[in-house]
Amino acid sequence: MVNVVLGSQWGDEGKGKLVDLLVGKYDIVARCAGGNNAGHTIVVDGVKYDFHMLPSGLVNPNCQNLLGNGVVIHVPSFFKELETLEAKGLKNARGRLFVSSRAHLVFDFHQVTDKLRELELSGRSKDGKNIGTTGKGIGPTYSTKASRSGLRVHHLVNDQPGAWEEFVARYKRLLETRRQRYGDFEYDFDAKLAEYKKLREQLKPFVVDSVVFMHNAIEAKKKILVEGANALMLDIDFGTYPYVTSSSTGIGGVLTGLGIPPRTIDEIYGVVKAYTTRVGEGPFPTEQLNEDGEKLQTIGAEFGVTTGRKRRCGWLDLVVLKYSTLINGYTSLNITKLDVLDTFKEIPVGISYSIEGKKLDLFPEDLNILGKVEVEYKVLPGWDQDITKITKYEDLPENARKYLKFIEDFVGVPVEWVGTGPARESMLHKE
Ligand code: 2SA
Ligand code: GDP
Ligand code: MG
Repeated sequence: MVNVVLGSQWGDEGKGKLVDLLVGKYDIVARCAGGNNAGHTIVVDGVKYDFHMLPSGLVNPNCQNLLGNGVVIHVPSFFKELETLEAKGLKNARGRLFVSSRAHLVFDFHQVTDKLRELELSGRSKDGKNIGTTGKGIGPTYSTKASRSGLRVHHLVNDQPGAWEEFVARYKRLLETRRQRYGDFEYDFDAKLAEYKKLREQLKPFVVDSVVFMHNAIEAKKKILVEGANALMLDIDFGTYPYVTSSSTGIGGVLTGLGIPPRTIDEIYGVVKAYTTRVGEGPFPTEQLNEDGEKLQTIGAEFGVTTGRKRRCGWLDLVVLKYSTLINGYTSLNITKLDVLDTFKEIPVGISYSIEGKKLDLFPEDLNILGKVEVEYKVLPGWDQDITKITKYEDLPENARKYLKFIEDFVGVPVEWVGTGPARESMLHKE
């Protein structure tokens, strides 16, 4: 059994919390895409754990965790994150964390060139705008992967005679091509190599052939949960290109990022924030650049987990959610942060886009069109009540249940879990 948790909007919907809640039922949690650009906060017994690259299944001491071939790995950050989690009390993490030998390596120069590219774009692009990346080297690493010049985990840990020398030569060549492209940036290659010589020994015990790992697990009927990173509207193909991340963040990335057949997948949990947020640049039709947006940002504590950036906020956009459902085929919607809407008297929800009075059929691919759309809102009544102490779905105020029903009917997918606060227990199951 393989179930999947995916972000349905622009990220930070609370995927980490849903994974944490479900994880007790699973033997394995796997990540299939992205790198340490992702960020989840999970609160367990009052302790706040920040995850960036590592799977959230680590919070369950019985769960094995895999970083699949579709993930990109900055090895120093991998160990730093692991050590930070261990210092917070995470138990026996090392015996149950595995890394695909086919995953691509993020080097420090990828991070340097990520920032250089952002600078270049902010000065040169038509509208003078950069992407607003996390600066973690994600785009540059997927670029070198696609241009077939990247290095993978097996290149680093290979013990065969001559393998280290080959690694060094490839690393050097790649760095040179980046210098040709971006000019001569500062980079102490010898110091980095010395660091990687140590890291290689440390990484070896974690490395597996993830195809074998996943297929053995499927054969043995293990319960597997795939933890999506980022979200559909940041997908390299289906998101608001070019204001996207560089991986396949939707259901397609689950298959290519883990090497599993489509028929092994059962449930696809779509995680939906009860309103919408976005970090970085790019179009956001229901954004509220006003008091409402500020109020959502403050009450929702909307700050990036990785970069600390303020998240942009706006109303729920059902045009986005419908589009995202078409692509990912969610079997349930899991609405988080409903409590953030508690004090709003009225709650608008985006239901269609139009240009000069003409309705669009679907979320447009062209940002010039997207930039001109007018959003039609349905204004739903608020519930004006604190819902954070409620423990049963049926006890939610009637208007809160109507809000959820409106989403469910509009999208045509049932709501399963509803988030009413940051803690693990603040998630209500709809029977
Ligand atoms: P990148 O760094 O190349 O992946 O950036 C490209 C775009 O993707 C967005 N992006 C994100 N959006 C929301 N959350 C993300 N993770 C962190 C978090 C973000 C943070 O969980 O809070 O801490 O700032 C994430 N990662 C990438 C990014 O903003 C660009 O728009
Ligand atoms: P992810 O990237 O999708 O895993 O989400 P993040 O962890 O980046 O962002 C979600 C934030 O909302 C985290 O700080 C969570 O602790 C918090 N959160 C999740 N669910 C709820 C909820 O139902 N109510 C409230 N108030 N906070 C929530
Ligand atoms: Mg996040």
